[in-house]
Amino acid sequence: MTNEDVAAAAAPEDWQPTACILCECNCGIVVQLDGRKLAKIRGDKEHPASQGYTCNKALRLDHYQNNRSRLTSPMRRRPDGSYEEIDWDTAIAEIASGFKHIAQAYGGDKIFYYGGGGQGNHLGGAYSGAFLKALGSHYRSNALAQEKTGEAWVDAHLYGGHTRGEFEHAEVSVFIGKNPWMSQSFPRARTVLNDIAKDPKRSMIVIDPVITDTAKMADMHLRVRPGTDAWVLAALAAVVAQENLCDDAFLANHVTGAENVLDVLRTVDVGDYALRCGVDEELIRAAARRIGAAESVSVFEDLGIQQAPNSTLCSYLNKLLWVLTGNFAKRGAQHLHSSFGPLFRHTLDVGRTPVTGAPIVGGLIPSNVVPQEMIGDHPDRFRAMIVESSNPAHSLADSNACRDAFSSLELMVVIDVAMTETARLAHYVLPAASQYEKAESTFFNLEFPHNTFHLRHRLMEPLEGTLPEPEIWARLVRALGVVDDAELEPLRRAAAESREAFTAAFLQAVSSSPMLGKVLPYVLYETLGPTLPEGLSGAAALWGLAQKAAMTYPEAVRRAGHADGNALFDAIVSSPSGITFTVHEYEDDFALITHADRKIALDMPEMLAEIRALSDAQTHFTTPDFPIVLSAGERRAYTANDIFRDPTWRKRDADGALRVSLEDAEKLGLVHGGRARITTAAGSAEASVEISEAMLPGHASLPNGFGLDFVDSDGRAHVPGVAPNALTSSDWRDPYAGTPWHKHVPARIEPAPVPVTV
Ligand SMILES: Nc1nc2c(c(=O)[nH]1)N[C@H]1C(S)=C(S)[C@@H](COP(=O)(O)OP(=O)(O)OC[C@H]3O[C@@H](n4cnc5c(=O)[nH]c(N)nc54)[C@H](O)[C@@H]3O)O[C@H]1N2
Ligand SMILES: Nc1nc2c(c(=O)[nH]1)N[C@H]1C(S)=C(S)[C@@H](COP(=O)(O)OP(=O)(O)OC[C@H]3O[C@@H](n4cnc5c(=O)[nH]c(N)nc54)[C@H](O)[C@@H]3O)O[C@H]1N2
Ligand code: SF4
Ligand SMILES: [Mo]
Repeated sequence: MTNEDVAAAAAPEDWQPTACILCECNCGIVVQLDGRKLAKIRGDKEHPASQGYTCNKALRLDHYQNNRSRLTSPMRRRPDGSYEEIDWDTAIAEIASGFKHIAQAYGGDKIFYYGGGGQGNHLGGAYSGAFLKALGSHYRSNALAQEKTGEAWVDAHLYGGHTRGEFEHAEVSVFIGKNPWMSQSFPRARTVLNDIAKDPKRSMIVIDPVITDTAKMADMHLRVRPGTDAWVLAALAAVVAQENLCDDAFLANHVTGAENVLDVLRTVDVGDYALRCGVDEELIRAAARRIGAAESVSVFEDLGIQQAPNSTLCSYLNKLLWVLTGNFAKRGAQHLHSSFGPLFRHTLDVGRTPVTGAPIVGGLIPSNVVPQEMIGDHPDRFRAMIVESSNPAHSLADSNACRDAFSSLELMVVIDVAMTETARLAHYVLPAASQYEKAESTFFNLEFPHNTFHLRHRLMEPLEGTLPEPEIWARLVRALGVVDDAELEPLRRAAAESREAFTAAFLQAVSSSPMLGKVLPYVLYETLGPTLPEGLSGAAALWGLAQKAAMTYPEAVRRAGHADGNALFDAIVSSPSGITFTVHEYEDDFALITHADRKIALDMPEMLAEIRALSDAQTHFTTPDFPIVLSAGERRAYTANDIFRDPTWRKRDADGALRVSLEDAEKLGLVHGGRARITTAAGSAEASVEISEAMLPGHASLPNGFGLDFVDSDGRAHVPGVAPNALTSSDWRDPYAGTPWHKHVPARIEPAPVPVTV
């Protein structure tokens, strides 16, 4: 029998629905357990977005659930740096009083919060706000400030929300610094890519220096020189402007400020820009014409531009392409989707960080300035930090600087399932239940016209010694002693009565008590939580978000079959494979623009100045000392951020080879399967070598998610591959959003001796 047959023969009740937690798609899966082991895994056909689809990685999830790095007790650091197990009551009491002390001594705003969720888990982070607000802490950040803040700043100006392409129906799909065959990021990615490739009427345009698996499928591959996307994108937009490929009616009816933009684009010398970015001028013109002529165009920009020079400008230029050609608010084009729990605040209000004065876009501190906001003697520096579900000592630029900065904090607490590189710098480490041991969900709900939300039920009880984050945060709030439990009694009674009674009691309580208004998720967890089905108390906070979604998108929520916020919440709680929460009509896109006139405001003076400045701007950042551009952190078939610590989850590329071009290998004397030393301004590391025809001369690439340590069952320590941020510098970043240039690190590569194993 094949695996499929075994799956089909099993009783349906043996298969429990949940989701894959390895990328933002969160494909629905069904799992058969063998004890606490995820014994069999396949796609969940009932899941409204993924419809049974998974990629190769989901089948390996047991390596996350059952791995030797799992924490099973709260840990406290001893003065000598070692850790001792302590009980939960002691941990909660000491941590709460520690943060109270920091807030009293320096002010609550000196407590910094990093993380709040990874690729599969945002529910814990939704509760963190109660504890933080009660302390007066408001500075926060997470991985989005390593990638999406430049784009978010541009989005805030243009239309005030996040856009997504509808690739499933697009006539032309454009991928800019994005390799969806490997990195996925939209529903059923490989199926959709195959469909596009097979259909002669549809086209795929890829802008990437590497011949990726996606680029191999493309009709046009614009093989840009690393770091020069601003020129290729400006040239594409210029061809649209100069050859009159714009949608004039769309611009007249739905866009303001287009004339200023077109004036600037008309001055661009397309031939000159083509030379600077290394892409043939005729190919650029052909791609622009294909975009201009298509019924519908969808565009996905990702890390290849978001983590490279001119990243914010590239985000703006990408959006010009589809706005000028009117690819918005129609089938197969770009959309402003609904959000269940917004990942960003799309506001023009950019704050400044307390020490370095760096821009705070979307409420998130740029990851690259985090260490500098902690060290030195600035009176406003961060004194304490809480990290939840993130490994910043490994995932932020310049791991050494991060380690030094985190070590200087007066109090650091990490909430994680594993003893990570970051946890090992903390004063206290709190062990979380895994994502298959508690209710979980994400707010990666980014689709249009049908948008989905999935509350996953737990597959098993929490591992002994661990707690789900909603319970951890509730205990911490309780220990602060800021809420009088008597105030919660009326809410508890109402919750036991009916949703309607609860709604009324909730509104009454939060309007009469400012403290309850501050700690809303806590209030919901303590009052509504206990009335939810077994194992789902952590879903209580979703009640508030369901009410908000129903108020923000009343028609779309009703079209999806939910009469009001309470009905939506009940549907979420009782649908273990997920639900569709909004069904939009294409016209709705215009209503989702936040500007009063419901028009796209295209004129961004700062960005137009940047486009003008391109004719004299720097295209190369390499030096004679560091002549190669290293992309540090490529997504491959067997990478999944820092989610798996057990290296045996990988079926190939076990030590994350450095990919180099044939030309560079020959020039540098590197051999396939041999070793190389990579040196950058920040550090040095050794990797095994893969000589690859996919790489351009002068460009090398290392995967992400490597360099995590792991002790196997024989007690042997392994650190496979290179920790990419041993090689990156934190001052290497975008001037507007502070996003890192991980994909563009000048490096020197030399042959290294193969280590002798004993
Ligand atoms: N397998 C796997 N999938 C994942 C993840 C994972 O860890 N593993 N992580 C998830 C996460 S968190 C994210 S954010 C996404 C990221 O998804 P992607 O952005 O697709 O991932 P990357 O491989 O980091 O970078 C994309 C491409 O940028 C190209 N690139 C490098 N330099 C340049 C340049 O100068 N210009 C251009 N145009 N391209 C360049 C690289 O060749 C690469 O093909 O993936 C998600 N999916
Ligand atoms: N050089 C370089 N650096 C990069 C990138 C790159 O391309 N190059 N990519 C960047 C990008 S796009 C991203 S998204 C970041 C990702 O980097 P991080 O923000 O550090 O996120 P993850 O790698 O997803 O780490 C997730 C952590 O959550 C823990 N975890 C898993 N499940 C649970 C749970 O249920 N509860 C709790 N509390 N913890 C849990 C895991 O053990 C792990 O430590 O890396 C960034 N860093
Ligand atoms: S596409 Fe993402 S969520 Fe889906 S199975 Fe693959 S890694 Fe998991
Ligand atoms: Mo990411």
